[in-house]
Amino acid sequence: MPRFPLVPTAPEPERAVLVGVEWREGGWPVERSLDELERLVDTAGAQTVARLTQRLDRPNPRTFIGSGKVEEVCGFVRRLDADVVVFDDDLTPSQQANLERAVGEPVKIIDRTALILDIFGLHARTREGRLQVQLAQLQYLLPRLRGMWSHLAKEQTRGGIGSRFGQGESQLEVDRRLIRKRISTLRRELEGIERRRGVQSKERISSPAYRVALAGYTNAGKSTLLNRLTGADVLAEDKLFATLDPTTRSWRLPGGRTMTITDTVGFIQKLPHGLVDAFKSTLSEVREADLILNVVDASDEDYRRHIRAVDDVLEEIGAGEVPTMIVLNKIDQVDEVGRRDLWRQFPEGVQFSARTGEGLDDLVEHISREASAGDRLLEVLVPYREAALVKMLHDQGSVLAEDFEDRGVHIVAKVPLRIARRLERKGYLASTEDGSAEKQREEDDE
Ligand SMILES: Nc1nc2c(ncn2[C@@H]2O[C@H](COP(=O)(O)OP(=O)(O)OP(=O)(O)O)[C@@H](O)[C@H]2O)c(=O)[nH]1
Ligand SMILES: [Mg+2]
Repeated sequence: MPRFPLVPTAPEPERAVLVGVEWREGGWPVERSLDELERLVDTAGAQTVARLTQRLDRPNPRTFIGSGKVEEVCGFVRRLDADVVVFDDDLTPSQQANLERAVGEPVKIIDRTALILDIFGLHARTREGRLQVQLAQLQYLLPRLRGMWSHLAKEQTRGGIGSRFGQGESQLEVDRRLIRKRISTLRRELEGIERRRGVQSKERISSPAYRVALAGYTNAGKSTLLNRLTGADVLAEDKLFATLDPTTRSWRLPGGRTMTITDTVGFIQKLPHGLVDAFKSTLSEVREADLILNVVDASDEDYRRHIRAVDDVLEEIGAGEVPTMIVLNKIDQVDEVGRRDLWRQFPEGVQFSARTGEGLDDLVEHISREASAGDRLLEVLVPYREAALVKMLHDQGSVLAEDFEDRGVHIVAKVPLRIARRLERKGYLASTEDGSAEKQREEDDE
């Protein structure tokens, strides 16, 4: 297994020098991005001892930053006795190799992606989570294998006795081949897990509850909200990427309607594409939801950037079309002026605190309204043998009247469209007094 840096097994935390670039176009202000990188470093168990920045139009192809800046980094590393240099942007494998050479052994050079992969490795709990992280780590490692065994490769090309057996494949190639093999094994295992889940979700379709997914920037308070709403006990802490594995809970709203709510991995700016790819089955919880709550830490001065970053990731995972509601958390940390400002910017955005419970009723009300927005008013006569269907009407709709007659249960209810369609397919629709069932049917057919 590859050893990823920064695993906090050493008694002394590793000492990290951070390097950020202020791009002349776009992106976050470098200091804000480095603040976040510093939190990531801290989460990985290391300690930041210096931060360096440079303004650039584009990265230097050889060393990412300019040669003068590389010198400066070397100086800081020596003076501060640093163990690792962390770049806030992705390095190509050759930039990383060149920088490693310039700074010299045994100082490690890593980038934001490696750091995030490392944290994911520390926090993955379930088998699926661990496999997904391993897959992303190996894919990251594959093009960076170079150097490790290059001395052996060189000896082989020199030829002579002792270097001829096992020829045709250097140790490097052996390693690459093994890693590729492991990658395809991991993919197969993950596909297996996904297939099994697919079967489960097909079974679930017989009782299609409305699905809410909590998405949002890491540390926004998603897990705290899930715990607060459903009494779950998901780990919630002041750390980045505390949650990796999705948790789904069934949730009964005050009106009686039951839905499911899923807490899942948080997002971040510059989220590694490899991770997004490896986590696609976890993220399907978000993609397949009926409603996404974009949970925002409204007390963070960067919350607008967070919202944008989350939108970008939602697009990337194919969830761009799912109805999304911005919900503003940690309002207990926002003063009156700040709250008014939030109202102005997000007249539709609910303000609440998952910690104190303030504004939570309002949040539930908003979700409930959204969930019943497509409801149909129906009158049905369901045979007694369809007890499960009657239960579903109670769980997922609002039953307005119910009579037990000879031929079955006569119900007037507001139900989600997909359940209305199902009742119709089964031929259980009775006409409502105002004829709305007929009208609805015509509308649906259009
Ligand atoms: N003041 C305040 N703190 C909150 C509130 N909600 C959550 N927190 C704190 O914010 C931190 C992060 O909360 P989590 O629920 O773990 O956040 P998350 O979005 O699940 O984060 P990840 O799983 O790491 O992506 C914890 O220390 C929570 O106690 C809130 O309404 N007010
Ligand atoms: Mg969480």
